[in-house]
Amino acid sequence: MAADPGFIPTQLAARAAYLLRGNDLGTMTSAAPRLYPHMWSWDAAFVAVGLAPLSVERAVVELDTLLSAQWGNGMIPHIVFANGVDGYFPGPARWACGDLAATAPVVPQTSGITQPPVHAIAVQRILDHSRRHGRSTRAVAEEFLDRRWGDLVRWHRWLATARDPKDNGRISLYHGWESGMDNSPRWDAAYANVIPGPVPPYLREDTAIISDPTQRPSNAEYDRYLWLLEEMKLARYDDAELASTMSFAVEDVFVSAVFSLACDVLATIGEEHSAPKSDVRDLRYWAEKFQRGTIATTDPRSGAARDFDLRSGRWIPTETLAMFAPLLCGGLDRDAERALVRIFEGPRFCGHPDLRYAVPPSTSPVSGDFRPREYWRGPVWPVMTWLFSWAFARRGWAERARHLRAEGLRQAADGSFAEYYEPFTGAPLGSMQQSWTAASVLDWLG
Ligand code: 9WN
Repeated sequence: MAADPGFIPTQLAARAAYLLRGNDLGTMTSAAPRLYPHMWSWDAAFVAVGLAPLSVERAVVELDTLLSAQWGNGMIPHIVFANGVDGYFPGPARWACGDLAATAPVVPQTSGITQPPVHAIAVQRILDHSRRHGRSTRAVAEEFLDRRWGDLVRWHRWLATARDPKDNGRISLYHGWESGMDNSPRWDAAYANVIPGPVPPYLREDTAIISDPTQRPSNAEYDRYLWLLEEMKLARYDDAELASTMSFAVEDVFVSAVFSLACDVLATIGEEHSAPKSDVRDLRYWAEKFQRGTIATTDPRSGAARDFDLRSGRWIPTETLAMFAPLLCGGLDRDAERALVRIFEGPRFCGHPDLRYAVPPSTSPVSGDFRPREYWRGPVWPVMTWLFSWAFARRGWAERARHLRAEGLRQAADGSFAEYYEPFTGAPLGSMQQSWTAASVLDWLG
C-alpha cells in the first residue's frame, strides 16, 4: 500500500491555483504579494510552468509579458516593474535604465541586470501541455513559439557572447542578484573585495515586510548591492564596460549549467518545430560548450563544481547547490557523477539525518557557512527542489526525480507556499504565498 502523503492532492493543487490567481496582476504574476510586487525573470519562467496545466493561454501571456521587456541587446532583465506599483526597493527610478542604457526599453520599466536562463524549460512545458488540448490551444502555443523564437535565440546568443567575455563556456555575472542566489556563501569572498563608494541614501522595504531581519540579507550586504548598481549606472549598463569595470565579476557555474541545458531544450524544440537550422546548430554548440565549461570547474574525484572569481583570479569551492551544477547539464564521467550523486543524496545534503524532508538545502548543514534561517545560506528553496527533480527526470533518473517530488510535496503540504523553509524544523520563512512555490506544486501535481 502506498504511504499516506499527508495531504489531499486535489486540495493542495486547488490552493496553489488559487494563490497564482491571487498574485495575478493581469498580464504578469507578482513573484509574491507584498515582498515582491513585480515580475522577476526566473520566477516568471517557473510561474509559467505552473500556469501551463491550468491554462496554456495564461502561461503564454506570462512569457509574452516578460519577453516584451527584453532589451535591444538580447538581455531579459531580472525585474519587469508592474506599472505604477510601489513597495519594492530598488525600484525603476533607482535603476534609471530608460535614461542611461542604450538598449533598455522605456516601457515597460525594468532593472538593469539579468537572472538564470530557465525560460526554455517553461516553453517546453507549455508545448507539452498544449498537446493535451484541442486545436485552438495547440495553435496558441505554436503561434507563441513562432512569434518568440527569434527573441529566445537572441536571449541565448546574448548570454553566449556578451556574458562569456573569456570565451570559455561559463557565464559571467556582475551582481549577486544575477545568480538568483543573492547572498549565498558562494559570493562572500567576491563581495568582500567590493568597497562601497558613496551610495545615495536609501530605505529598505524588504525588512519592513519580513520583520525578522535574520531571514534577509544584512545591511552591509545591501550597501554592496546598491554600490554595484551605481557602478553599473556609471557604465551606462554597457556590456563591454561592465566586463571591464565592475568590482564584482564571477563566473557562475550553476547558471552556466542551466544555460547549457536550456540551450539543449531549446534546440530540441527548434528541431521539432522546423526552426532555422542555423539557430538549432548554434544552440547545440552552446549546449556543448557550456557543458564543457561547467565540467572544467569540477573536482575530478567528487565531481563537485566551483564558481570562479574573475577579480581575484580564485576558484570558489562551496558546499552549496552550485556544486551540483553538473547533475543538471550532464557531462561528468561515470565515477565522478556517481560520487556527486552520493553527496547530493548523502548526509551532507538531502540525507542529513536531522532534515525534516529529504530535499536539498541551499547550503550544506555540515558547512561552516550554514545558517538554517538565513535566505540562501541554508534554507530549503522548494523551487530548487523542483528544478533538480525536473532535471533528474530529464536525465532518465526517474526514481530520484520521484523521490524529490514526493518529499517536496510533503513539505508543501503545510499550505504556506513559503519562499524558503528551515531545513530541520520545516518552518516556513521569507515571503508566504510565493508564486514559484505554488507553481512547483502545480507541476508536480499536474
Ligand atoms: C532580488 C523574487 C526574487 C528571486 C530571487 C531571490 C529574491 C530579490 C530580493 O527574490 O531576490 O532580485 O529582493 O531579495 O533571491 O532568486 O528571483 O522571488
